[in-house]
Amino acid sequence: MKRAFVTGTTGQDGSYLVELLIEKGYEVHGTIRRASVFNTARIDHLMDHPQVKLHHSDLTDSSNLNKLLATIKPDEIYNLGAQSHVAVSFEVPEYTAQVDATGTLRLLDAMHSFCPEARFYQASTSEMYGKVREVPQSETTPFYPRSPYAVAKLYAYWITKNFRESYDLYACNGILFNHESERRGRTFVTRKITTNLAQVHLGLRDTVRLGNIDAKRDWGYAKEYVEAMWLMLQQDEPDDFVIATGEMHSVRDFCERSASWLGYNLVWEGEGVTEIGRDETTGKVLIEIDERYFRPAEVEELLGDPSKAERELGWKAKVGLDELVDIMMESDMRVVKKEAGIVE
Ligand code: NAP
Ligand code: G4F
Repeated sequence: MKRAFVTGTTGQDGSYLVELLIEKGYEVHGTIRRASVFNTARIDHLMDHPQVKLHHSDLTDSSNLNKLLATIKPDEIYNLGAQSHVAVSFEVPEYTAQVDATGTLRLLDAMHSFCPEARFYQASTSEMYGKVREVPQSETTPFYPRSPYAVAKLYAYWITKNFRESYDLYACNGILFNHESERRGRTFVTRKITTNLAQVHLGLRDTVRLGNIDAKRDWGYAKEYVEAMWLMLQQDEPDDFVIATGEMHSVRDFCERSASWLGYNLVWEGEGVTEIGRDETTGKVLIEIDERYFRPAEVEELLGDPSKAERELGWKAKVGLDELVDIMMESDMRVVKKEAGIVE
């Protein structure tokens, strides 16, 4: 049985990847962090699975990573663990670098020392394109990071490439554009919109308060994106790939589609921080702008060119934005009702 080692199993992508690897017959060694409250909600259904073994670990602890890789000797390593919130990275830049940048170095170093035949996947990000130099962005587009998170991830990207070239390791960067799901963290914009709008609709919250609603992203469905991670490690040669839908939409557009799912017709009034989004029929204010959610430096637009992945991996996104909104709104209406004890 092949062995996989996955950091960040408690996160959105980690939970989908563990499910995929179980399906493919792997023994999956996942890392979790000790927390003062339970943080395993996304993988609780997998905890007792015979193919799953969980280990306490942290990307800031190299002795722990060395021991784990020396004993497990995995065939594949997926480095998904990260302080992954862009806005938070401005508040904890040094910690973000410790986890996202040098954490990746620690893991690569452990692999080089204890299991150099393993294959390594690095969760690189479209945030590295930042202030974009061309549209759409491909594997050859120059980088221009705009946050401590993106700068840390750029180090991780290059150290992965450097270990591949220096030590002949099988190490790949998946440059993934934004991908969302019903398991997305609630502080990322899509999930914030779908949970908060569900709460507004049910009378549990007044409005949804957002920052820059004119930012544009290439949003895909996370469950499909973990398949691309696995495919990258099944090729003859290691390489880097952009994973994206090839379509770009604004946060404003995501709000409109989510509101429409609930039967509202969102119309906009005012501008800047005084802009509001109102339901045309009832006049109810659904969206307000809140300066707290603006970032010191913004990534205005990201649009991926996934043609290399389609050509070489045979991977193509199937879920479009409308279907993604359906999946997330449907799930969040259920989740929010359950949390509020609303029985139908
Ligand atoms: P996520 O939901 O925030 O999950 C991050 C995971 O990393 C969690 O399991 C978290 O553990 C773990 N983690 C945090 N700090 C750690 C540390 N010091 N040591 C070990 N693990 C740590 O993120 P995601 O959306 O699944 O993203 C997965 C990866 O892909 C991340 O590296 C992210 O930066 C990258 N990425 C994401 C996207 C996207 O759109 N989702 C796009 C491109 C790249 P806790 O649960 O204990 O906090
Ligand atoms: O959902 P977001 O926080 O995602 P962001 O910053 O694009 O980062 C995510 O995707 C990256 C891939 O490109 C990953 F690497 C990263 O780990 C993470 O998963 O914000 C999206 C956009 C931004 O422009 C932000 O300014 O939405 C804008 N936005 C507007 N109002 C908001 C809000 N973002 C958040 N989180 N909260 C708001 O209230």
